[in-house]
Amino acid sequence: MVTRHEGDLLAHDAKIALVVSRFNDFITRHLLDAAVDTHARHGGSDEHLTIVHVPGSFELPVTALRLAQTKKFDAIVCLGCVIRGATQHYDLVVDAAAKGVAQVGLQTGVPTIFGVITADTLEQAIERAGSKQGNQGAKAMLGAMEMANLFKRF
Ligand code: INI
Repeated sequence: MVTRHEGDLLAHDAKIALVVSRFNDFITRHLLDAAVDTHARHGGSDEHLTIVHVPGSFELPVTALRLAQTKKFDAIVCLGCVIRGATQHYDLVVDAAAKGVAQVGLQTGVPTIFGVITADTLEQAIERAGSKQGNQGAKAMLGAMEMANLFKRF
């Protein structure tokens, strides 16, 4: 018989931290709103959420690491938006954020979700923050709930 583990998409009582970048705030605030809304619509209560604001996506990993080290959270969601057209050092910021967030998960064992929009244009970013392509914040929260629930099973 096969042993199968799967996390459901209910909020349950998982403690989830959200780290959100202020850079491109006009986009990231929609990611944050959607993440909080998704949590509530999946049965979560606000007291299980902690929201931390950071200057930019570059600061997401170190902040997620600090939160993970407290051992108070079942999952961490990192939200940001990097737009190629708007920055010379797009690749540096994206690389640091993506590798850093992955490293936090691997180092601490706390599921750490990469909810950062990486877009070539402002239009693309808008599409991923609540229009044509859905909302990256909502997707990230679903990932956090699934992983938190999965890790409770083994
Ligand atoms: N931070 C972002 O989150 N998105 C960006 O598009 C961006 N640009 O364009 O540079 C950005 N830069 C700031 C960076 O994340 C740091 O906050 C800053 O370099 C200080 O460490």
